[in-house]
Amino acid sequence: MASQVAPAQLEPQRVFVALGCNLGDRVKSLQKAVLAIENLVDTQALRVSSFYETDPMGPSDQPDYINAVCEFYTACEAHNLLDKLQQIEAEFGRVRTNQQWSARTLDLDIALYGQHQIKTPRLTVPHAGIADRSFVLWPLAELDANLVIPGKGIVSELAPKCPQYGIRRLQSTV
Ligand code: A4P
Ligand code: MG
Repeated sequence: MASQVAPAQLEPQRVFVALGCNLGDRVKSLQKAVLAIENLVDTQALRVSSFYETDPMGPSDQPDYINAVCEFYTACEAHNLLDKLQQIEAEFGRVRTNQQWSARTLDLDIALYGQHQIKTPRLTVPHAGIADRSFVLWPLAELDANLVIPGKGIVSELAPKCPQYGIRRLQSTV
């Protein structure tokens, strides 16, 4: 049964991280971010979706995004993983502003952490907006169309139903 808190055990979990970037050299940044995640201790069997160029959700006076999702196994506890991902965001020059959904050099969100449902002040998993974001669901579907998002449904059924921001798969990625 899905737990409501972060699991304490250190069994490797199948994790999906959503990556987004719309400032600087977007493709290069995402490529480097994938490498940074792969280089984290305890990250195993990393796979990455295609990269997608996507129209911005939120304020339209910002550049288009490059989005992707990567999958890996890790025994790192969910909040510790969030710490590590936020450290990578900071290394990529991420500046947090008061404006919601503003432009950013790198955004790393924990989309899924195994089949766990986590709700703490710092972390909501599955990511709260996952079912409304084509730029997360389409790359996820590429990695595993049959994936179940706890409390939401199956990726292949959710993807066509969510709001469709302009989304274009790129040829060259990693
Ligand atoms: N937090 C809670 N749950 C999580 C989680 N599952 N993963 C907390 C990561 N962080 C999580 O995050 C704010 C706080 O959320 C963190 O400190 C953490 O404790 P943030 O990354 O500063 O906020 P955000 O990214 O602006 O908000 P949010 O709700 O993650 O929004 P999104 O979905 O990332 O939207 N348009 C396109 N085309 N592509 C994009 O990638 N991204 C956004 C941001 C807007 N428009 C976009 C895109
Ligand atoms: Mg985010």
